[in-house]
Amino acid sequence: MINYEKLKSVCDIFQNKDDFVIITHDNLDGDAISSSLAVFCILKKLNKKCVIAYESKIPQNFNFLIDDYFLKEKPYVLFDCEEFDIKDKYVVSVDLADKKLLGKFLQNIEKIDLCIDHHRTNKIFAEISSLVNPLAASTTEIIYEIAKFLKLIDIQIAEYIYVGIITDTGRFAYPNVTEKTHKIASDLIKIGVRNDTLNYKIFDCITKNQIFLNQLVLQTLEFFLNSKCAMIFINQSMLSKSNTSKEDIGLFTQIPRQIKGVLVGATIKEEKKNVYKVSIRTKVGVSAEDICKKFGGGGHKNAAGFTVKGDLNQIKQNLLCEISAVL
Ligand SMILES: [Mn+2]
Repeated sequence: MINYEKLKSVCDIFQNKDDFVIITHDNLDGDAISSSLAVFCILKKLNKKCVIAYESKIPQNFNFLIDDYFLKEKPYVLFDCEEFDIKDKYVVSVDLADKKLLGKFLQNIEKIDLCIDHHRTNKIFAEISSLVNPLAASTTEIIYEIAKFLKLIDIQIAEYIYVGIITDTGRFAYPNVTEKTHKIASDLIKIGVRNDTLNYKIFDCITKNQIFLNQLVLQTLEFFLNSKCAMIFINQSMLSKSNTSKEDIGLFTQIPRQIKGVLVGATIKEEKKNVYKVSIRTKVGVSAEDICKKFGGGGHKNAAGFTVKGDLNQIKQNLLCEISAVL
């Protein structure tokens, strides 16, 4: 349950402050993008000055969320500390559990004023005004409460809320889904959200280049620990060969876990020489979060990640050691 007093205080902030900047974690996912866009729309409806600061491009399967009309509103800047001054603005973070998950510019940000999030591991909330509900399947579920309280939900905000839900729940398939999630979804459908169109655009519309990337990536598939762990690897040369970018990878991180008998799926992505981003996906009963915490990362029970520097083989060995400890 969301705390009514806290919900009201966040709504008061939206109504009484001005000149907002909305930030979220880097490696944008559906919940981060749609949470920030939904908050942007709410603030615009309250006639507030606001902008979203992203530090990387929106993955192409989410580009449709910024429609022609919306573009005129200039919802976001690609954050560059030299061109965009965040000082003096009211900073709202969404779907952000830890400052470390911000991109390289925003990591140095001095203050976050308000935090709206659903990660159990949230490290920001203690210091500032916050609305953190670990029982919410997505951050947009919390934003739904805000929009409803302010009586501002329209079809556009409803679509963003729905997108956050379907992406963070794997289309209502993960254990984070609650009765409440379905109730919110039901309300959104009543408002006019097209679940078929949104699901098609986000999940069932893969480009030829992405499929080519998938072919290259699947050749790296390896099994460990009696085939309870499957691992795939993506490097920069695969991205250039298939003419894709790191934003195209997200779709494939589910694959290792989907294999029958596999309890832990790992995707290792080369960011640059000797820097790797690791995504861990687990089946029920195994905590992805516990594995990633050992490497300074975080996330959810069944989906988490971390960044690590060093030699690839050594990283794999260390990772397998931690995975075997939780199996
Ligand atoms: Mn989320």
